[in-house]
Amino acid sequence: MKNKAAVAFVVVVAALIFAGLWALFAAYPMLPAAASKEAEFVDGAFNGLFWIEGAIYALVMAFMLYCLVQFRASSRAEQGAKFDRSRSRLVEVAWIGLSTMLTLGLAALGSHELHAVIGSPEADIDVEVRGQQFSWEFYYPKLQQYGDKLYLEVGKRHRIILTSKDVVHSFWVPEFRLKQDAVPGKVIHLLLTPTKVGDYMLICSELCGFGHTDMTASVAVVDHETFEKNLKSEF
Ligand SMILES: [Cu+2]
Repeated sequence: MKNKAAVAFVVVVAALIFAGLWALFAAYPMLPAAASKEAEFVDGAFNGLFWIEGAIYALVMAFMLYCLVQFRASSRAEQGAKFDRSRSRLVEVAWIGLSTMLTLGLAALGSHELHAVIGSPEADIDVEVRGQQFSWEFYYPKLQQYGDKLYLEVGKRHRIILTSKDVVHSFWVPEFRLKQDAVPGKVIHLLLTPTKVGDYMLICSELCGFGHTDMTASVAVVDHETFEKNLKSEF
């Protein structure tokens, strides 16, 4: 195969593999529905990274297929003969150079996205969330109320004030995409803006003991009236 034909083969096969991946992940999405403002940034970064990797994967696979066909040995005596002298370092230099640029570019994009997610420390509602083996406790300092579940008001920015009574736990609601460890002796803030009314589940995502898998709690994202009503009539 001449060079042009080789390039055409690799490009066409890579495009087919990429289209196959696209169809597969469009039919079977990996992520649950996004339900927070922060999720848009996380999903943007996740999808961007995933498709860059998908394109690299498709190119590498296509090139490997080309090599399997083009450089196959017809007899044992011929094995390895075609690899004896590599004439060009261009591919190696390009591979290292592009990988370095890609890695640095992704690191820059990641820090930009992280900054966008964290943003300013301002919040509308404070919620103290305390983890302990094997349950969660919710307290609203402004209302001086405990909640039997984690009530959040849709569209409002919440400061989740995370603490732990005993061991390391981790606050995770998959639909919000954010995950934060609760560490004994530390007060950690997590800023969160839910965007969809609904019921979700808070999951502890740090192996914290024998009852770890039961360490879940209900999360209700509600409108303003329901938020006030629920917390006032709770006790
Ligand atoms: Cu746990």
